Amino acid sequence: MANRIFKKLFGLVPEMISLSGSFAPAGTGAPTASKGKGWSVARVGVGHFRVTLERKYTTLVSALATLQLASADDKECLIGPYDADNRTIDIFVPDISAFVNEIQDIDFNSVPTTGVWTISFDGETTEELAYNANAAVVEAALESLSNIADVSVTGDYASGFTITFADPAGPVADVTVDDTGILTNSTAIEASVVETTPGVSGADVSANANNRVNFRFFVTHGKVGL
Ligand SMILES: [Ca+2]
Ligand SMILES: [Ca+2]
Repeated sequence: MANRIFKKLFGLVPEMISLSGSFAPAGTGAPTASKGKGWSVARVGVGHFRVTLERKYTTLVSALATLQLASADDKECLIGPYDADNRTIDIFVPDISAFVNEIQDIDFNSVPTTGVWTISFDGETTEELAYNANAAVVEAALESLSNIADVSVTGDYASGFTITFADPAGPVADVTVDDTGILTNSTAIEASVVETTPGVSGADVSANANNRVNFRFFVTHGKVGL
């Protein structure tokens, strides 16, 4: 009898438990885990890891995970919600290397005086652009394509246009120009496209074998002694 009351009383006061550990996120297989008991870790995707707790805890009170970098400052990781049924907590490792936005130039070999032209990007083509369309019109035409959310366009039809891709970011297909409809007086114009700055994808920080993710979870267990 006394034992049952004891258990009931303790059941009302959740026990706080700290779980900590670290793992190396490098490679593509299961991460190398260490310094921890009561959990295991698996890779879900690039930069996405799932810690499974051996015991079933009631709530995740707080959690902290830090990416400890071999050659830069530590970065805080994002932590997903606690899935109590599956005893899992997701950790998202930040990607610290920046994207480089691609820049492409469009130039005409002579200044157009009449006609219309179009720009195609990755299978889509803009509406017809006047021979003397300004940068804002070219930018709006590109952004009306379903595969371009945000570019910035500078320059003009006389000196050429510069397109900087923001979204999509990183490496993108080079645009093509249909120049058959524009003329300088009655002479054909040749448009050229030059990728002046190649886009670069952010690298996966988990590629570095010396990086580690350190985490600490505070969980409660509401049924002490049962
Ligand atoms: Ca824009
Ligand atoms: Ca390109």
